[in-house]
Amino acid sequence: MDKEISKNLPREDDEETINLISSLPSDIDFEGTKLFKYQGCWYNEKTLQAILSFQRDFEPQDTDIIVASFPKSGTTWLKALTVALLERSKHSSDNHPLVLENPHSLVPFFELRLYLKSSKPDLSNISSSPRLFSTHVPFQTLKEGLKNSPCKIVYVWRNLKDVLVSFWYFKCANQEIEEAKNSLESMFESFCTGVSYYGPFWEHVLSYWRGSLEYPKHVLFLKYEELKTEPHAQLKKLAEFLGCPFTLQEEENGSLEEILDLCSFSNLKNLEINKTGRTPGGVDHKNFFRKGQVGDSKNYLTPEMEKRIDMIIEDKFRGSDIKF
Ligand code: PAP
Repeated sequence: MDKEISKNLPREDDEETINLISSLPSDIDFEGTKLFKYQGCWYNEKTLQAILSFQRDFEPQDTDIIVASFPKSGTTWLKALTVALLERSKHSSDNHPLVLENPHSLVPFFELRLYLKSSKPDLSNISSSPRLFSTHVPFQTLKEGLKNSPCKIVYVWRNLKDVLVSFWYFKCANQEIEEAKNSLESMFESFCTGVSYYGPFWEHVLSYWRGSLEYPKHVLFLKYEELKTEPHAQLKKLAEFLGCPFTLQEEENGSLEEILDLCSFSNLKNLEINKTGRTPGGVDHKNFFRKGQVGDSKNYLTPEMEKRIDMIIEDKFRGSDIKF
């Protein structure tokens, strides 16, 4: 996620967009930001303008690959794994794209980067085939922008409690004001009601879960915690889904281990580009790499908070085979 979302950028949007936004249900989030509900999820005005532009303007190519997620669910890691998979055996270790660039620069967000400043960005300089893009919008909104193109979508989801704490930390790190540090409780409340940036979380995850059942060749549904516990199996699944499975020889030569090592939390975190670089929106790359652990939320949420989240999850995910 990029801090550009909070910048007040001048942008010319047509009357249709302005009218549409003003006709949507709106609410105020825990920070006092006005959010609008569009196709089931909540966005601030700038993000929504960019989403509408993306849906209208984007011209997909059949080979495009989209990395999708709810914020703080493992996006950076999945971007890195996807790049490493597709670029395997093309680079030496010191000129690998992941050594030279942050994963978010290599796989740009539609609504937080490309369509943020312009309703018709020039994408002609994105030449690599396949082109890689990313998004935090839910499946129905992405699908509209992809206009029935047979693109591949890889979605990663993560335990809501860890997402909440990761999101809160990211906010604290990116906010000048001290108040962020006191905001965990109010952020928790907004996650629970669903009126949160890109929320409700459950609608988001369920949208891609349904998408993966309906279009199994086009939507892959991955879980952060499984990437952690069985990285080899998940990486092979990703490679097969993207149409570039590992050969037996690659498996024997340690190609999987090489990719997993390159994209490991500690390796990415310690690369110079990620220690010192910044996104164009002013986010320090280092803020995308905090702890990278499963269950760290235990150290921040009270038993009451955990219980409330457990109840929400039980309620919202009933009838799906999604297991937390
Ligand atoms: P984004 O939505 O802003 O792009 P995203 O990458 O989805 O963020 O999530 C960041 C989380 O992924 C952080 O989790 P934490 O706060 O619980 O630590 C970050 O540490 C974690 N992360 C980043 N890179 C990796 C990686 N290579 N392996 C495992 N976890 C990672």
